Amino acid sequence: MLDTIERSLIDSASLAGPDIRSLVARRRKGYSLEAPFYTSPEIFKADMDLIFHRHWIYVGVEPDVPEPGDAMTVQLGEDSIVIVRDDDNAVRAFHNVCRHRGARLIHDYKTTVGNIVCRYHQWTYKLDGELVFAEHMGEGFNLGCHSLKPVHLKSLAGLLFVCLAAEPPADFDAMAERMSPYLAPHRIADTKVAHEEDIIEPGNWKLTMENNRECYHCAGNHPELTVPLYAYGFGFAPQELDEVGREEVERYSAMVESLHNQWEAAGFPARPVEHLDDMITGYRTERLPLAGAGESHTHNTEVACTRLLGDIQERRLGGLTFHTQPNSWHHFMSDHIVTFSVIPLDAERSLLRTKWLVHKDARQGIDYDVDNLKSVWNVTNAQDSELVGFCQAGARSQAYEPGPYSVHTEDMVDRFCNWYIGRMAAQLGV
Ligand code: 3BY
Ligand code: FES
Ligand code: FE
Repeated sequence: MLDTIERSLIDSASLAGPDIRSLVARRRKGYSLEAPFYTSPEIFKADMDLIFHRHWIYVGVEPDVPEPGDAMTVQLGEDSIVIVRDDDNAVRAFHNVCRHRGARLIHDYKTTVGNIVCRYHQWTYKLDGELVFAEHMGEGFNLGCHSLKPVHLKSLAGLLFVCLAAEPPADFDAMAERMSPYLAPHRIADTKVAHEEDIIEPGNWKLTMENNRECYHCAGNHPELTVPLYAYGFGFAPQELDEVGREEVERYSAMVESLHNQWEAAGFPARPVEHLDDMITGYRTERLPLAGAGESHTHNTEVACTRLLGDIQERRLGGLTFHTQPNSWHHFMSDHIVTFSVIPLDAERSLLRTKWLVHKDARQGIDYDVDNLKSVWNVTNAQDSELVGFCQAGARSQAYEPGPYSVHTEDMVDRFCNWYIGRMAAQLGV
């Protein structure tokens, strides 16, 4: 039996929350994280402060706000951000907080405005954030000192990233320079959001990310996604292959090599670039062939949209995957783009926001059918969400302990955790 003093010591230790520094310092590489990283409200708060408020966070695409006056709001922890296209066609981001008494300005996810007008006392801001109207404020009042507070925003070939830090990580530009040629041919600026869907996954955001970074689980869980994807693109254990398997891998590798040459010669960069855990703004890309007809992430592996993106003529461009730390992944095909953003909600729930983009002139019902377009990833997301919930439930159990990642198929999961632990350590001075 514990005496009262011991009991109260234990209680005060658990009230103080986990010792984040020690947990960060003792993380064992090659293993999943210790349970508090997935369950603790204190670590969730640290994740919001040190990761989501200090790094470049992927939040949407330029076609979310196609015309001047179009606005979209994004919630990152306690901070609401409004992204708006101004009258000069520039996309800007502001804190969604009135400079009078702080009222939330825009309440809808997406809307269109002439100016940004606060409903409380009608302070009115232009789309560039400048305060242009505030009545009854007296003679000495200076409109110019009360513009909306800007939020750092960058567009990477049409993918929008925001950063709430006073000084955002400078290496975004290096990523943008390397990545732009890969993304440019798909011309995001000339697409429209044909469909978007939010799901709330029953797990910590890191479980959602870890799950995305491997396809070890695909064969057993994604009957629809495994139709267009080649299993060998996501790792395998060479010593577990028989002769037939070895021949298949050789054929697959030769095909990838020859397609990489062909695609690059045609102006579609394809070879892998990998900076998942050696940059503050970590990322990875590669264009890989698709199975079957080889055209797209659809049930029949053919294009979902017959109006191809940009000036693309070739349907068989495979799938270009782009991953960013901490919160996004994207698949670019010849006919459409699927883009995913993960936003933590609390320690055990995460918002997964998925958007399907097609050429802006493509006609629903003629060039594409939304049900067909969204089908593979919609069912795949539902399957992944369930798997994330399985791990969240496990992390809550007293029996949970960090388990080993496969060295053949879970390397990118380990690199995600390396990146996360590295960034936490840097900022906690561990
Ligand atoms: O979306 C991804 O990047 C990976 C590829 C296949 C499985 N996984 C969801
Ligand atoms: Fe916005 Fe008063 S709080 S006008
Ligand atoms: Fe999956």
